[in-house]
Amino acid sequence: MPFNQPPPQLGDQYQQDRVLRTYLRRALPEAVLAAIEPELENMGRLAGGELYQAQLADRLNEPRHTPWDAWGNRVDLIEVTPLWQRAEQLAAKSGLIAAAYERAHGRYSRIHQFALVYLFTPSTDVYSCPLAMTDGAARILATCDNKALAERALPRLTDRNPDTFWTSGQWMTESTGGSDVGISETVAKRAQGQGANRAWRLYGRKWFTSAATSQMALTLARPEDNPAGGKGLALFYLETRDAGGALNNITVHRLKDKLGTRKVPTAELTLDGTFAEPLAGLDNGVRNIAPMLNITRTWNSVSAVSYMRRGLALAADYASRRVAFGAPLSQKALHVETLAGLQAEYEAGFHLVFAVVELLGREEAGEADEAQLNLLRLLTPVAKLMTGKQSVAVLSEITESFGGAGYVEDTGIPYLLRDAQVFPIWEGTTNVLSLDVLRVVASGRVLETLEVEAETLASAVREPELLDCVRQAQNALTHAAKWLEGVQAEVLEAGARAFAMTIGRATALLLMARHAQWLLDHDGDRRGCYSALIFCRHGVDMINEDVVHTHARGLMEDHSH
Ligand code: MFK
Repeated sequence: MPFNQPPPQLGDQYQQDRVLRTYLRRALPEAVLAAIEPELENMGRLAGGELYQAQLADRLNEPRHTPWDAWGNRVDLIEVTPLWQRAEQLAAKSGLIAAAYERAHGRYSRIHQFALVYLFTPSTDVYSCPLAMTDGAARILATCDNKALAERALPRLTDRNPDTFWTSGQWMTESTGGSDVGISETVAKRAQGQGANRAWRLYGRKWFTSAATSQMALTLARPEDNPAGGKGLALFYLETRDAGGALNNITVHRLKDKLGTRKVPTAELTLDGTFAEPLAGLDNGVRNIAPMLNITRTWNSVSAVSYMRRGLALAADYASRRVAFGAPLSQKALHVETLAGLQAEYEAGFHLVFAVVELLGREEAGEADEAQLNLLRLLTPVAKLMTGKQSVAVLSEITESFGGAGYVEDTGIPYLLRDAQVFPIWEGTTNVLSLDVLRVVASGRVLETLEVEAETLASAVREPELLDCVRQAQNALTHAAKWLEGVQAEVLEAGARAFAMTIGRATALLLMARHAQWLLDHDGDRRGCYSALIFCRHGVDMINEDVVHTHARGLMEDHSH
């Protein structure tokens, strides 16, 4: 018999997730954990079992767009994959949106929701994408003054019944790009005598509409005669089909041929007189859609850490089965060193993201003070940009850790890396978010607030080797604050990414150290210390004063040589 390598196995994704389970024990009151644990156990079992098997079996399926029917009618039918159909049902039944709005556990409700999302996401082929936008739309509807629209759509977006559950799109990106939203070209014209939901008609082309199968969307358009720029845009609500099921003057041109997230039916479409209704006045569209972006960015961050966790679960299992040079890889020092480095990066991302989730839950429960609101505004883009980058680096190494098998499609490994590449791009690139971080910091005493929070986290730590991590994290924050003072504008912009990463890595390290101390105190478990120490060794302070921006300018000045 020739040799056949046993493939990696995935077990119960809740029971086997030490990081999630110890975090929940620390962060939640016992009664809340006891109440939500059966749901987490169920999702963990499904994610590592039935859903994972269904995902492997579904590998070659992709969504299909049928523009015309046999008789020449334009139908623009989009069929999603079998796993996506199942994921939609499961998402509704499991309350992946509802949990955040029912608020059964007060300020812990976002932890409840996102712990489920984190387990669900890597086994459902980025169905988290329409869910993220649905959550963002629900947040806007729940907080806007438009009672009629809120009453119509919010109960559907937060429904637990799959038959009546709606998802929402966020149709923002146009062919002018996804970053500089203020230059969007879609125009809005008043529609005469059309009644509710039909007061305006939109004309334009939307270029990256990932939830093309959703029942509604929030979108931006410029009311006629409004000025240029983001202030001249308005936020609109639209339903994609009328009561008879016909598309609302929307033509789907094609689905994108993307590097990853292949199961997501991302479409290019034209709005040609699409009926819509303004949600929050007739201007300040960018400001008004920003709350949605902050929610989708949080989903992006949770998804990024969930992908890292999935890669590590598979790689660690494989290392115990794969024997080479006389022993399983799990006993080889260099392999262990490599996986531990990835584990430490993932744990850092996990703690940073769930700190954002906690703050979001506090905000929505009306229990956040001004300092916590500032931290939420700062750490939302920081967590998104840091985990987006980490996920690509970690999943590239994970792919390599399987050797050639990691490069072969039907092992089910390569899609992780391809999908991960969307995390730094979707919902704001690393650079765009880094500039957002600079704006947040310039808007008030946000860094001082972070330094106070750092002090609080540091005060929870006693273990000597963790104290060194804490010192390095606090020094990095002090250095970042000092660097900002008096730095020339172009150097400030050039250094924005290093600055944002320093904020992210230092905050993550402090959160890790606090958790590690808790783990030591409660379980005598040193693994939290090890991950903090390894992460700290990778580097926290990313600001390099010696980098002179004129070198970059000089190097990139002329591309022809
Ligand atoms: C899963 C499958 C995926 C398929 C593939 C996907 C591929 C990619 C598809 C995409 O294109 S995703 C792209 C998503 N795009 C974004 O997330 C937007 C990225 N750009 C930004 O975030 C820019 O910073 C921004 C558009 C906001 C800049 O526009 P402006 O017009 O220069 O806005 P400005 O002046 O910075 O902010 C306008 C207002 O909004 C300000 O408030 P005021 O009017 O009161 O001064 C800001 O404070 C506020 N604001 C901006 N960002 C905010 C915010 N408020 C709260 N939170 C924020 N994050």
